[in-house]
Amino acid sequence: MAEQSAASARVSSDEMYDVVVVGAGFAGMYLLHRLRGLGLSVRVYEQGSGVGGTWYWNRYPGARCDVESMQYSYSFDEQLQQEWNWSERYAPQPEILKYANHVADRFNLRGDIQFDTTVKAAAFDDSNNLWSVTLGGGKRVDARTFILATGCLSNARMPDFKGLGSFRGKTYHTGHWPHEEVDFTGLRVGVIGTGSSAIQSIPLIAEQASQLYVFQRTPNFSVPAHNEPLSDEKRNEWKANYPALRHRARWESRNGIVNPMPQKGVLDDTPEDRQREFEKGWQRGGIAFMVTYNNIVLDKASNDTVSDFVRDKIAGVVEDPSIAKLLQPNNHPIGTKRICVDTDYYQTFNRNNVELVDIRALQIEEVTPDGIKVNGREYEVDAIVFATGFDAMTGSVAKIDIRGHGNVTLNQKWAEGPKTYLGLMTASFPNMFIITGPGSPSVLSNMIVSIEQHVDWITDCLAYMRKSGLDRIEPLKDAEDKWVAHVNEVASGTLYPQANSWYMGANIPGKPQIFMPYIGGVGVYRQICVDVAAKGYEGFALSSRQTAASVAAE
Ligand code: FAD
Ligand code: N01
Repeated sequence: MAEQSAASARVSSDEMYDVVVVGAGFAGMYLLHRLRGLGLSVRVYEQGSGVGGTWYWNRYPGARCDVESMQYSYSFDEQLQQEWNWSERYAPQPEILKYANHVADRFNLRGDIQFDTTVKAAAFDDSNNLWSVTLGGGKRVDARTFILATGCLSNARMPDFKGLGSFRGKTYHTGHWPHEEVDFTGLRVGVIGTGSSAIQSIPLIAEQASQLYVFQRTPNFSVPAHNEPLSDEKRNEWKANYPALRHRARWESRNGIVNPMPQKGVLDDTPEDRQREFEKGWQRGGIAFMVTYNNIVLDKASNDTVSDFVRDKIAGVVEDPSIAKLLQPNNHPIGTKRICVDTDYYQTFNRNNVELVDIRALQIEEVTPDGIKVNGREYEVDAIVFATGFDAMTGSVAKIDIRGHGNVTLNQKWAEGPKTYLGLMTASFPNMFIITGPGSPSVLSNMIVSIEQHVDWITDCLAYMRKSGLDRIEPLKDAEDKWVAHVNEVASGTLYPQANSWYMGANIPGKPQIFMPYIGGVGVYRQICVDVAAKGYEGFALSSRQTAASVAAE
């Protein structure tokens, strides 16, 4: 039905759409579905050859979600959530990609998605109130509304090591993994990085490789996943209670995940009770460990006790005390970098074929034709896996030449860090929305919860504008400034800014260091967005083209 109305609403030229969306991950797919429901003509451009975004690109061994699958899934369609059966507590990447494809088929999305197409530029034309969007190859299309569903972790970052081009073996990036199977059997492999992607892939690569070198600059805290097959009983229990559980995730949780909500701070308990609670959290596993108490990322003394607990766990698993010491994080409070979730990560360092190479003090000097050189020693390898992360939150947006009022580029506007109102829009770029943009809970949350919230808010906003005869929306500078100040203020009340994390942009040389996501909690944030809309889109300037033209003429 929705597809028919979209088709009939499409203007005769293929070059003109009501909405152009960039990206066909979970955000772009759901946007397409909702916007079609409004009867709008929508074109989604995706540089990959298929849907799924993150789950299309990150195919490395061991890739899986760390928000439990019963929660890391769309909630917008009751039938969809009842009919889909996740097989494990944390579904592996192939299953999540299958789910994305299932959604694309079920809602007939592919017809309005153009794959293998990169959006290169977009410029707002004030005179006709349109975005002119330039695609790879030079073709241009026009759109009334331009929406960036480009993803927060979609711009894989490859360090610029001296000699990289001379390497004779194969190189891989976890965030850009080949589609065909990669077999490391019998090979000598180097993995650079020890973030979430490395921590998931290292145990599996170690099982295949004849020798694995792990090049670690900064150790990370990791909690066991305790992944397991999902029982029918557990699955059915979730399905039976979905309405209430989804409601809790959206409104009552801080991070869009239904978890225990402890009322106590760490130091409210005696050391013995605390130890028992930590142990319970550890046995529960996954990121829920971080909500054993309510102040772990707020109070340094409390955080220290949790960090010590995990450091002790590492020491308890890793047989060689000198390796254990290297693996124990000590330069950031636990949780201030995204907590990692693993299966047998620390155990892997007890294997004879695995060597940890500490590159904190002695950086990688160069990549040679035969391997990786650190402090004069060459580690000979047949393959290098770059698990070196992403230019997060702003990286994919920055790659597009986006121009708003006065031909000012978004990169110019964001030169000192991203500025948005609610993480949804940025002043001087009318009719351009961002899904899970900086200044919204985004990467600090179950992303599907945040994606659905943004898509629903934008859809409602566009419906309201249509109904009211309005065709231009942009944030007021004052509202944006206040929101940016609020985002910073909330972050500064936590321990997060103490870590050199990608949340801060610290992993990219030269990137301004600003805490990018909004840490006020998804429920609080959702209420703010609801209130803004209820007050006639407070903080936004809404107008019709005629009004805008007359204002411009004054
Ligand atoms: P993406 O999935 O990143 O999709 C964006 C799409 O935009 C991409 O396909 C990209 O190719 C396309 N694109 C970008 N720029 C352009 C352009 N210029 N032209 C055309 N196309 C473009 N989040 C969680 O909440 N829970 C998890 O367990 C979890 N696990 C993760 C595991 C990994 C390995 C990674 C990397 C991330 C994980 N995330 C997780 C975060 C994850 O990115 C989000 O959950 C979610 O998938 C993001 O969806 P999206 O549609 O916003 O962005
Ligand atoms: O990337 P990262 P990631 N020389 O940036 C190192 C999500 N995710 O792909 O910390 C040497 O965390 C870098 O070292 P340092 C999740 O949100 C989720 O692993 O900068 N080393 C670090 O160790 C996650 O947070 C899952 O000192 C270099 C590593 O590379 C986000 O994606 C799984 C280097 C990069 O770690 C990103 O995770 C995977 C250099 N020049 C991803 N440059 C789940 O489990 C970088 N490094 C759901």
